[in-house]
Amino acid sequence: MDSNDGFVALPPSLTATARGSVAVLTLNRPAKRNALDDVTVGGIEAFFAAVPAGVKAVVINGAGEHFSAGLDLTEMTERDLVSGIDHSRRWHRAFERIQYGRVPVVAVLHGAVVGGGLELAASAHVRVAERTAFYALPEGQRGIFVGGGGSVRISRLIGVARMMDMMLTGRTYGAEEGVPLGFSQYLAEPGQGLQTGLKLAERIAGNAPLTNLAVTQVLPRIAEQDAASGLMMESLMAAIAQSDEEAKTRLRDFLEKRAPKVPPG
Ligand code: 1HE
Repeated sequence: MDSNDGFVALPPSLTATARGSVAVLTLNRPAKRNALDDVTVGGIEAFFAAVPAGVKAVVINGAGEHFSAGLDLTEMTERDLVSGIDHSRRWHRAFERIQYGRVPVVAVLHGAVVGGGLELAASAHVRVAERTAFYALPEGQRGIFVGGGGSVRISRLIGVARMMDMMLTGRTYGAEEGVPLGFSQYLAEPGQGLQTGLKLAERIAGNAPLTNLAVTQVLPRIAEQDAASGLMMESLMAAIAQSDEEAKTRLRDFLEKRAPKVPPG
């Protein structure tokens, strides 16, 4: 295990690099198509549990020709019921660290984004897909079920019916059709995804930290509540955000014509 740039020690299947206020976490097991074994999932959890203070956003990507082939199928041996549940709960813990961690996360996708790889991508806040990316949920063919939070997160991204179809029929989607369907928000040319992801992450890193926290942690919880509770929580969050010193400075900057206007689309 190596540690660098103030990051926690990571297994050889993960590499972290600092780019100013943005960290890039790379799945680095290309010979196995970045299949996610227990050690890698543990490393993802450790990384997101201890993002260094200077890091304001994270980009996650994959080395080689594919983002991730999902669960490492060689580890699917003779698990009993209890250890099967425990295994899934470990994935949940790791991906919760991504979704509800301190900083926003941009996933840069290419090649296979399948099974647990798609579950990992779905736990990020923004997704960029290179044109080579394709999405699949081959759990059906393998005789298993999603276990990394996919039934919650992927179904919310693309809808329950579409997810059912993918799992029942093995249907795959490509990067371009994936944009209007919600798999990714951005499309990039092959090899350009990281550059796009970094640009987005740098923009995100420039936001007020409290706003980023509200967007990544409070917004999805509001969306899951009944309307009356959601509206109340929104009011509370709005008041908290407004009272932050950074908000006051940013509002003053705009009113005194020091801040940029919103550019047209
Ligand atoms: C693997 C895995 C893996 C590749 N676990 N070893 N995921 C899947 O069902 C996807 C299975 N993988 C594939 O369909 C293909 O590998 C890919 C489309 C992703 C890539 O194809 P390709 O031609 O580039 O690579 P390859 O020749 O198939 O694989 C290269 C090596 O990676 C090979 O090992 P080698 O020792 O023969 O060189 C493969 O065995 C190995 N490899 N994918 C282990 N997944 C929390 S629950 C989540 C549930 C799921 O994720 S289910 C979906 C599992």
